[in-house]
Amino acid sequence: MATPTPGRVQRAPENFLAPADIAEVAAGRRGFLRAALVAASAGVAATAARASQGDPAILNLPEHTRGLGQPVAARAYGLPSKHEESLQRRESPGLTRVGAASVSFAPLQGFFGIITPNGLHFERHHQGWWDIDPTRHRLMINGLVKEARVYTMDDLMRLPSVSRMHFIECGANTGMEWGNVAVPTVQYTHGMLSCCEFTGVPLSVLLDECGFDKKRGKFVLAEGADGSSMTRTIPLDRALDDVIVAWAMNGEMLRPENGYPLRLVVPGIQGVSWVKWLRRIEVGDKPWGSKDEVLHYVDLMPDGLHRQYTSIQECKSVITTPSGGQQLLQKGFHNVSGIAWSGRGKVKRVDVSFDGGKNWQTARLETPVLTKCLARFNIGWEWKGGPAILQSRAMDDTGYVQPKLRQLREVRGARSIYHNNAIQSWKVAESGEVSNVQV
Ligand SMILES: Nc1nc2c(c(=O)[nH]1)N[C@H]1C(S)=C(S)[C@@H](COP(=O)(O)O)O[C@H]1N2
Ligand SMILES: [Mo]
Repeated sequence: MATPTPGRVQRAPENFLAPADIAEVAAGRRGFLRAALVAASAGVAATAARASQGDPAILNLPEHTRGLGQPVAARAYGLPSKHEESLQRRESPGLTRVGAASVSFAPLQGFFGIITPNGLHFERHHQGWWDIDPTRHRLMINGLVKEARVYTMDDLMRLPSVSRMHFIECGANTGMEWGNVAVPTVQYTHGMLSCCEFTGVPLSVLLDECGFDKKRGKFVLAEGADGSSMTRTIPLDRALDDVIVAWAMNGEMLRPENGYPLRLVVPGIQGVSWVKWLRRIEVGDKPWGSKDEVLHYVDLMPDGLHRQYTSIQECKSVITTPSGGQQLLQKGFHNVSGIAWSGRGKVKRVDVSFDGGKNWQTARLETPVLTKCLARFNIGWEWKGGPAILQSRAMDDTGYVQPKLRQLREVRGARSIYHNNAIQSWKVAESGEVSNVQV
């Protein structure tokens, strides 16, 4: 197995570790820490002990302080350190067919702040991905417009652009929890979620240019250039509000797997409406009721009816450190960190519980807190070494409070696949091992 990342929390839970591996890591790290700690038990003392006992990693000058480093041209396009190579998007054996054109999860446990690095953005493809030639890509706007138009990428990139930070979450994110399947890590429970700065032209600019029918136009249909026929209806008032026809993500052109060269950004709305490889927008007077609006992304309610067109991603949060599959290696201070978001606006507050929801403390929200964007929260915790259940509960600026799983099940039943925004519980055992539990 990979060498464990040093730190107070074992940071290598990206995949399912075999029990033998976990034992080995625990034994190895604990042994090391015992030696370093001498009689002291607090972490600060460990740092002092390392200095007074002559830690070889600080005393001996390593090769890199003496030799000549690598030349610039070694990496024309930068890559992460080789020491970080276990941090990867992963497919979920058991949830999907691995190796198929389907879904890969983002390793939320390894992210800091709110931005998802481009190479680790989650992926969801209904019919695989393509690397489309931008010089041959076109966007057509038709339907209830004065003049239907066909845009090249150059045409679009000449228009006034905006850059905004937003999260994207698949409507099926956290779906396994509906069925009491507590998947092992936060990568698999919440990893169909990412957050980036997107640059593009507001859809309203294009609709204006084409002279959309202000009287009869009520909806738009977005269509991609892949073979999935995965079209989505978007209400016109929303399309005119904050929707972006985007070509860039985090300062560079979109990655092929995220829709290069053009994708729709629909802030606050479930991922499926963020049509990739965007090739057409049609203005119409009623919803299209396409296959992905009648067969998929609907919620089967307890009374047997389906909820349809529930596309706003409600307020939600999750603790990413510590989280399932990780292990606390020492008693004492731990920084508990996580992310919160709301498809309706800004996150207003996040409370954290260490005892399964009996007592709550308000966490610190890092700035900036932006609308329809991830927010990072942090709170200090003194782990005394006993069992604990960690939870986070977010509230948005509409006053909406993230529900408990039990509360959500009371309304929605247990037959849903989509739109699970319940509070997530991580159990910390006396051994320090963290696992996914439903309480
Ligand atoms: N053309 C097209 N757009 C698409 C999809 C697709 O399969 N084809 N998948 C959708 C779904 S279900 C989601 S959750 C998001 C995922 O975006 P990402 O792959 O950039 O994470 O893209 C959406 N847009
Ligand atoms: Mo999705």
